[in-house]
Amino acid sequence: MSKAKSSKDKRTTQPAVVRVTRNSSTHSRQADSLQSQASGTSLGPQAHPGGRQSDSGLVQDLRLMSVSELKASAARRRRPSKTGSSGTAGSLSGPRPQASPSIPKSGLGTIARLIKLGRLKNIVVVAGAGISTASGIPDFRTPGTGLYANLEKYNIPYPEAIFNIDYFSNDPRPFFSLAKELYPGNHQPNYVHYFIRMLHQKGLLLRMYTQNIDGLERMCGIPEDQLVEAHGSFETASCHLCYTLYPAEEAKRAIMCGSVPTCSFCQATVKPNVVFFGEDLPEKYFQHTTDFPKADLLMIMGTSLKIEPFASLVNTVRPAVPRLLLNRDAVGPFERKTLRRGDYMELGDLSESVQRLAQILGWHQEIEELMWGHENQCVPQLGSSAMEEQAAQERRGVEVPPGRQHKTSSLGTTGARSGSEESDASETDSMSTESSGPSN
Ligand code: CNA
Repeated sequence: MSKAKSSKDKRTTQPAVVRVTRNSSTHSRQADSLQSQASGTSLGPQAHPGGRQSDSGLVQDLRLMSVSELKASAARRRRPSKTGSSGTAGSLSGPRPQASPSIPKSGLGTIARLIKLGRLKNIVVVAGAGISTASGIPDFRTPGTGLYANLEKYNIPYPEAIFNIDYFSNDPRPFFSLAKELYPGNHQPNYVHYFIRMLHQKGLLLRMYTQNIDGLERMCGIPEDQLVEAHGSFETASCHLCYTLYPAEEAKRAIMCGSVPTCSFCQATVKPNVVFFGEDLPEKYFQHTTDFPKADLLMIMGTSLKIEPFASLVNTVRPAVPRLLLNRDAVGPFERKTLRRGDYMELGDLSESVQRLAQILGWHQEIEELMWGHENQCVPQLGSSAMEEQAAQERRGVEVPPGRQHKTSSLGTTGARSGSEESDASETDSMSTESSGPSN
């Protein structure tokens, strides 16, 4: 009891947090159907360390998430919106967006032209795990390679439990073994990260909203004030119960050695400040209420848009604002049969699409130089991704044995092209093979 009170007190001394929690929309939907089956009255974690969770425990976990999601969506509904969407924010005005025929529009050329004309100067980037797969970090959902597909060894009741705070409270080991892989330092930023950094360098980036926790955005030099790490990061750590801060480096050392860091105040487990399902999102996340209405282009990269409330952010730009989806598959509002006017998607490998866009813009070489400079300035990181290592070797003219080769873009992540080789907008529009239809 006194512990609970203390933790509350402690909590007020921590940086302000907001009452919007992270949710898996998939879970919420599952929970809706499971809720009616659940007969128990008490809510609470039912995780069984190292073992399978009982069905009723799972249902209760899902109910917890569902409640949080209901709160989040109620909060969203309180905000006036004329779009009729489930947007999280924005006093959006104007007519309902016009639906256009269901032709996936590849907009690389169009978007590049608008940027070159100086018409798009406040770009908001929304990103997810897909921007880091080229750095060697698996995403969640790509079949066979995603993190969720590799969770069997953790023996957890359902994949998302790895980010469930109640499950963590009972057994932090699965998350800690995942954390070992994701801790910054093990991987290097790739071309996509540097493209976003280039947006910043050109004065075009209003803000980047990332769901990633790998720290590669910071590492490639996107300044902190331009970055919203919506699902937290490993930069800081605190007690998962009383929120007392804990030195991040010490937490990392303990986790890397396979031990469990514990709070000096209440002895509960310390965790890096990665946002789990049901936990509050960082205060910075709420900059979206001013950023999104200001945006004149939204770029959505490498995300399945399945986690709320983040996913709904994409519905909060003004209706006439172009939205460009760069992803392997259509997600979120881009799954609809009819796309809204100004919606463009380039489906396929993200690094390749981004490189094509960079080439149309005439930025490719600059980005290559930026990567090159960064790589040579930095002391090589222990365990840097094999792909980056290969890139570095290729640059140095070292032949990489075929068995150790990693896929790079057909445009060549590493081969610096001269500006003159960079194609113009119209050429590249026709290079977009995965998206059919006019480039508009
Ligand atoms: P997700 O649900 O795994 O979706 C990733 C999306 O990216 C999918 O639609 C993929 O098809 C697409 N994708 C993956 N690789 C490529 C590629 N090379 N080219 C084009 N598209 C690609 O991940 P989300 O980010 O949407 O889900 C949010 C979760 C994932 C966040 O809470 C993160 O914390 C969590 N996560 C983060 C990391 C990381 O920090 N790198 C890794 C894995 C998961």
